[in-house]
Amino acid sequence: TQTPKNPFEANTSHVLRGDYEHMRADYTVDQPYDQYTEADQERWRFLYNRQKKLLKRYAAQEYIDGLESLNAGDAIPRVEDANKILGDATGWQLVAVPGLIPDDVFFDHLANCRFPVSWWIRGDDELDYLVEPDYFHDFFGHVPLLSNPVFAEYMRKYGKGGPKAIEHGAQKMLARLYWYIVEFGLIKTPDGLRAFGAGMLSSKDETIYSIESPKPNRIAFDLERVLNTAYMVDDFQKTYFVVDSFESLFEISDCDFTPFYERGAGKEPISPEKILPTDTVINKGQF
Ligand code: HBI
Ligand code: FE
Repeated sequence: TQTPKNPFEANTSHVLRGDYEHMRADYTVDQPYDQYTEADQERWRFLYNRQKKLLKRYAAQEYIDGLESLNAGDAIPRVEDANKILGDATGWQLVAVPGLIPDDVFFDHLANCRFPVSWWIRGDDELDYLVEPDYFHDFFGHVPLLSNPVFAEYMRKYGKGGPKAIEHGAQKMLARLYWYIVEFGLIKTPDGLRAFGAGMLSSKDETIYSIESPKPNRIAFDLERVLNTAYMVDDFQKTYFVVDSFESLFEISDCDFTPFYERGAGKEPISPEKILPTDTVINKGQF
């Protein structure tokens, strides 16, 4: 089969897997439910049950509540079914896409309470790690918290901030905030740290590592610090940032990012394993 042409300079080095030939102008497609094989369904149940076992011990309660409400364990969820539940909870909707989409398109969907989900399921050789988000990462990782009004509103604000970041040539800075919070965020609870990031909750090993391992740094969330901190794409994070609550995350991020973009312009980012004297350190990693 011919490799799908990469419709945009994706911030990824690999060729995109999806079929970008037959999609709407906003990159959305109809979820081709009949294309899922029995093996895909089986793999969904395997991945779901494997992660489910870890949630009680490692996941934030708000995430667990959201996942429960989606009844997504027995079969690959239909987008329209999830949209009924999500619509009632926060007004958000899922839209199926072929895979990664351009930043500006992605931001616009978020700003309009639409979360783009890749529709295809990873293969047997990618059960523990895959380069590009698949439906399991997007749905199991991201969708549960979109049923939490405070977090959903944070995601809408993130999308609304997209154009200004692009205007300032700072989409890399905004991508870091997404990465360290939406993909790999930890939250403080009376019972200790819990994971809420999609990147860790959809990954067996990183869910455990992000909470149990003494290796990575864990630092209190600071907006400007995160906007300026580089991240690892193809390995466990060297630093996790910890928020006090979803409310505090929303309040801290509900400001004009322009001064941060201007101060950060052209500066080298902080390397992922570094600790700064100004950091509120929860634990120093072992590097
Ligand atoms: N596209 N489908 C999809 N899913 C993402 O999570 C995604 C994307 N495009 C860009 C992107 N994420 C990040 O660069 C955001 O920070 C914009
Ligand atoms: Fe993601």
